[in-house]
Amino acid sequence: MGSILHFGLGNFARAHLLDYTDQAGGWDVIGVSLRSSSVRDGLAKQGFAYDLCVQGQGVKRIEVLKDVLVAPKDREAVFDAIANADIISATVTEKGYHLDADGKLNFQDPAIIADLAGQGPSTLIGFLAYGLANRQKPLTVMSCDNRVENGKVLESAVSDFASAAGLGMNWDAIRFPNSMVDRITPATTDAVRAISGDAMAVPTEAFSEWVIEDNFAGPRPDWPGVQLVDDVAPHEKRKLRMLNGAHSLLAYGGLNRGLTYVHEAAQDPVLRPLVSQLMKDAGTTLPTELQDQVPAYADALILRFENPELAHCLDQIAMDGSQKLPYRFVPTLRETGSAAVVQGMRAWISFCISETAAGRVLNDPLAGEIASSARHSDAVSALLKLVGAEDLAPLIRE
Ligand code: CS2
Repeated sequence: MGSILHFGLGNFARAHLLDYTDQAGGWDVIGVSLRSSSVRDGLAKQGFAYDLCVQGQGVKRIEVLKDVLVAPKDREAVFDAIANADIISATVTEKGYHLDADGKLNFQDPAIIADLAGQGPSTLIGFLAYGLANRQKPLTVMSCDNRVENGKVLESAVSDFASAAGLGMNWDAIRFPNSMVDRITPATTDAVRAISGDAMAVPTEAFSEWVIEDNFAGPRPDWPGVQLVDDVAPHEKRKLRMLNGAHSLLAYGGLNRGLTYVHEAAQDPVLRPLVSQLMKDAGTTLPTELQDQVPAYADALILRFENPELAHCLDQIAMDGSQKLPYRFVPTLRETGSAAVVQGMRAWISFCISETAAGRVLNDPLAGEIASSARHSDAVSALLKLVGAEDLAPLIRE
């Protein structure tokens, strides 16, 4: 029996990695919640099993999770689990990596400063660096977040932290495969809880995709349908620039137009053609061997976005824009100057300005910087700077 230690037990992990691992059999998962105990408290009452409500397919009970540790309280247990795991995986969202706009570990980030001060870590990076120091057994550390080269950036963040903290690492024994993950998984609503009768139920779509770099230090579950490849980059670009880029355009464009759900924005007469254009333009930036697949992939994405039963809220996608846009919008903008992506970036800027003017604080780790940039006399440049694209201001302003 192999063991996975998974950081970040949001709905996405419970609909993706845990579902795949449950189906594979022969492996257990122990979860770590980095902050709140609410997922642990809810799941502990039901032996850590929960209903996955797969749209169009029915409900399945996921029973692969054996325990959930809450990091601030169970630190020693987390370190023990790090020492014993065969695979450590993470879905801590984009901001959970504490990187700066260049993708490097942000040593100005208060959470990283606190972890380096050595009072017991609170971040994924701190836990990994301290926990892996001097571990000799082979280990695979697998990021499953929507970041470009997610494994590589995690490795360099842990390595930068370890150097700064003076920790020794047995790098030869550790692998950090890159991966591309996909399954649209909204937050749980009361309607979902009522239908399934499980307070911890997770709603998700039928579609799911997982492409992983074939770079494991030891055994792995026999995950059904997973593609193991030499290079994840083309898949990652396809998904981040087309799916997630379109999502962010729908989110900011839709919220600015007073809409609530992805399926409403996908049917909006102004946004729908823009989304199709964005996907077409993003498609041109993909490697030649993927070009043929772009139209069918784009059509399939529109169908997924139009799905009304998922009730996927636009504000869930709109959060943490400063962490998402650098690889959802900026590369396509730089490579193609896409007018549709220009509209997407303008929609984010308008959203930041109008929310700030209304006195609302954005749900974003850079909320403070966003608010002061939105009030700046050159708000466009100031906001673009936060997503590493200040030089694109003339294109956005035109
Ligand atoms: C979404 C993603 O919240 C967001 O920003 O774009 O979570 C999206 O639903 C997933 O990446 C789909 O795999």
